[in-house]
Amino acid sequence: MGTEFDIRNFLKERKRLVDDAIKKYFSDANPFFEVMYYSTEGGKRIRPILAITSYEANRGTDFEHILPIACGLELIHTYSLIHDDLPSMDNDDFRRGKASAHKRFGEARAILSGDGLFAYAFELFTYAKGADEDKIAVIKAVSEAIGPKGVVYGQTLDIKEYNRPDPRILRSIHLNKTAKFIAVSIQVGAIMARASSRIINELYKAGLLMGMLFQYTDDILDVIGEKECLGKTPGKDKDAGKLTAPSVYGLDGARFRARRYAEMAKSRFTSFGKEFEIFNHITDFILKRTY
Ligand code: GRG
Repeated sequence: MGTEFDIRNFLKERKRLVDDAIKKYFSDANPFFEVMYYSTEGGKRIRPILAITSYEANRGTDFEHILPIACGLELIHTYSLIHDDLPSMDNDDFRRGKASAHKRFGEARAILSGDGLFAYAFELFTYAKGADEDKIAVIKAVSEAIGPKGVVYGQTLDIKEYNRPDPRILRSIHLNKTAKFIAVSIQVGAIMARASSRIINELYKAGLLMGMLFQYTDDILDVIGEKECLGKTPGKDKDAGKLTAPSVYGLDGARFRARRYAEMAKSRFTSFGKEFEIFNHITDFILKRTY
């Protein structure tokens, strides 16, 4: 893989694969699918792409082992965005370039569509080809990463008000709200490709660094990003008095630390060998992203 590797094209092709699969999972005549599908459209698909890419880097050959799981991760992520946008949480009317779910369908149906996506995600996990023990390992890892020891905990910390910039709490918010979900997305690809437990664990650690970077760039974009490009409302964190990387370290400090997380992540991915070089390209994409 040379220096001219076209990461944007790679991500675009992978996104199409995920978009098509998700569409297929919503093709039934279930009347509620429209509400759920609405919110899934328009995302970057980073988590499913990471899962698929990790599966391939670990020499997995049959996408049917990973694609349903990758799509399930995207449904869980979409669910978290719907609930995050609710008036009782971040109260955002605009998401993925259009009205957020509660704005479009009302609060009750938005909440229910989140509930539906969450449950449907685990149904999709069972559609994957492969050994039941691997799928149970995936369900265990994902539940741990997103539940009260992961995303739910991070979100609980995130919605609290803080009267001083506390770097320790900030780290915990980033780690739990975002990094664990990114890390487990990489991890499930390795599980389904039947990688060794050492690789599965080490990839998770590398994924945490990429996940920290991801939330740093999210926080930075909230300050410097453009609404049209982001597809969501910038400036929300400052307005809500949130603990973010720029509010704790300043914009330059946040950028410096983002670069450091990117370097640390890449040095770990490099240690896995040539097949994992793609993760260095994805890391650089995240560092430089504008959306
Ligand atoms: C059980 C998963 C779960 C959630 C319940 C509501 C909630 C608790 C958590 C919200 C967590 C949250 C919104 C974290 C922010 C993570 C983040 C960086 C979102 C933006 O992700 P992108 O940039 O968005 O990948 P797109 O739209 O491209 O998919």
